[in-house]
Amino acid sequence: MYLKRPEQVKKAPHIQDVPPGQFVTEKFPIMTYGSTPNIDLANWTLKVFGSVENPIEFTWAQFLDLPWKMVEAPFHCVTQWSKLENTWEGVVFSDLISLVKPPKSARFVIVHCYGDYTTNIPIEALDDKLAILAHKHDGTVITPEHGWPIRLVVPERYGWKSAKWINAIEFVEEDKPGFWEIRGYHNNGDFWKEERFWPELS
Ligand SMILES: Nc1nc2c(c(=O)[nH]1)N[C@H]1C(S)=C(S)[C@@H](COP(=O)(O)O)O[C@H]1N2
Ligand SMILES: [Mo]
Repeated sequence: MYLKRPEQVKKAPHIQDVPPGQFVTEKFPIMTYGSTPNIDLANWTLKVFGSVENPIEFTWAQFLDLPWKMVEAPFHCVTQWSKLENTWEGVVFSDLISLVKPPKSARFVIVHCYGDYTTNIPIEALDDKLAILAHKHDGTVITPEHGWPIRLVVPERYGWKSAKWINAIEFVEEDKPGFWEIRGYHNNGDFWKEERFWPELS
């Protein structure tokens, strides 16, 4: 399938800095709760809804028509591995925000996936020109296990917020904890502050 070249590359700051309690790996392990969903591009859609002026539902062809960019950013999993060097290609979340126009009151995003995984993210962590809806990792199309065709990558949070196989993005005014956030993972997940688990568990 024809894919555009990225028109812009943006690098995360401090790529070589290792957050507290993490160790560096060259590998990219697979961390999935449950199994890899079977997805067919012919009926794939990405719905953007909730508190936005312009709700949209993209088909795969429409999604490929959006501005295509590249981001370089580390990936930090709460189970303590960090893969520092990664390139991600796809649609930068800030560009999606400009399209759908959430009001100022929409401060959180709930991401929905094939297979019912969800995660909640404050909009600041998505509107940083680094968070990306990625179709390629390190130059090749993402494998099914890593989230094909589209996964979210949120470079400013632990990896569980980087939802794989996403199919809907919901803008909300009130925060709503997602799959792991109701099962003991920290609601915010900032790795510089080691926000790994619920404060009462650590
Ligand atoms: N849909 C979905 N997304 C998910 C997960 C999952 O189980 N289901 N696991 C999360 C966790 S805990 C991590 S660390 C990253 C890992 O991504 P990877 O498997 O590509 O390394 O995906 C996140 N996204
Ligand atoms: Mo994880």
